[in-house]
Amino acid sequence: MDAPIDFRSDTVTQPTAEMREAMAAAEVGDDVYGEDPTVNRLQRRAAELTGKQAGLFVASGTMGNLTAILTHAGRGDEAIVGADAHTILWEAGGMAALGGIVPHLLPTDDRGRMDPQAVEAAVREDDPHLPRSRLVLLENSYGARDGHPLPAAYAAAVRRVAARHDLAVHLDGARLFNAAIALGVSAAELTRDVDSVTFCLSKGLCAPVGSVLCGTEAFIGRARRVRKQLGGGMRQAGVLAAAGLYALDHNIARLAEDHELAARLGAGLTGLGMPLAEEVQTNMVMLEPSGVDMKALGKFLSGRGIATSGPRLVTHLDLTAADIDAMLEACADYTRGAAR
Ligand code: TLP
Repeated sequence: MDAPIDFRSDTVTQPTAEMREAMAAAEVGDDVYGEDPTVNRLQRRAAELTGKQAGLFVASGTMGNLTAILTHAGRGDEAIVGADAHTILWEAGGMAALGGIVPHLLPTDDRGRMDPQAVEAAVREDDPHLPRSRLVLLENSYGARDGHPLPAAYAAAVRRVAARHDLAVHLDGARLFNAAIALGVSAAELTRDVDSVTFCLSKGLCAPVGSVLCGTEAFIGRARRVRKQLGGGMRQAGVLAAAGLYALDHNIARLAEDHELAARLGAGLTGLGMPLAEEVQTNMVMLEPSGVDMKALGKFLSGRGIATSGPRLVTHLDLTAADIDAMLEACADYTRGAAR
């Protein structure tokens, strides 16, 4: 059977033949000793791109965020975070389970922003009864809001609050480059006002594995120990880092193509009378769940060789304009059938 036309996530992208060649040719060493030249190159490159001093290669976005959180905060400390952030909803409660860190949840607006004034109001007094406010967690692009890209001004506003109260700011930038491309700014501009950032190589950038955590030299030095505690010290990881370097060289600018496909899909679905929950900004299209029976639609699409998971449709390198047309054609047939 042919592989499905897969809209579930950009995580499904396959490494291309050229990326696999780069992996096969990678020079490697033992990275726990800091001796893998390809990992070291990737970490330097990631630090440059995010405007930070140093980088740390980790197995996943979840591991990058957790490593950062455990490095910034300790048991009984509190992290101020959006109630629908990925770190809260989709990372298996890692910060509480493994770090004893208390999430302090704040509502987010239709772009995925916490109100900076609410962040300030959430900061605890210095009182032995209370958890110690230590960290603010941001996310860009914002997954629960259809991949909405958040301008640098938002992080700057949060930073001002954080600076007043000696809080660290970590950014889950799983799709940082999607946000940067959509806003027409550099990734470093979006990370200027955060202390640390994780970005993923294995989503729209199409590497098979990996994320990089970036921050100051001192922070990354401490994070290296935390990564080891989490079992994330890797050995000849250069074969994976080579895919990441290939991705950074070849797959950043082309994210714009994914965004165009998403815009085309969103416009087509709207034309079919299928309402969207959010305006399409990056590589995600969110159907309005109340406007469509997702279970029935998903089943129908699966019969047409199209994979979806819920109302979120994600575009990526392994989808073409013809795939978008096939999707729209299937949705048109579905709406005709549903109208009968
Ligand atoms: N997100 C996955 C699922 O977990 C939902 C996806 O398909 O989008 N931050 C954000 C904003 C993410 O979207 C993800 C992955 C992560 C972190 C975690 O990355 P991984 O999957 O590498 O641990």
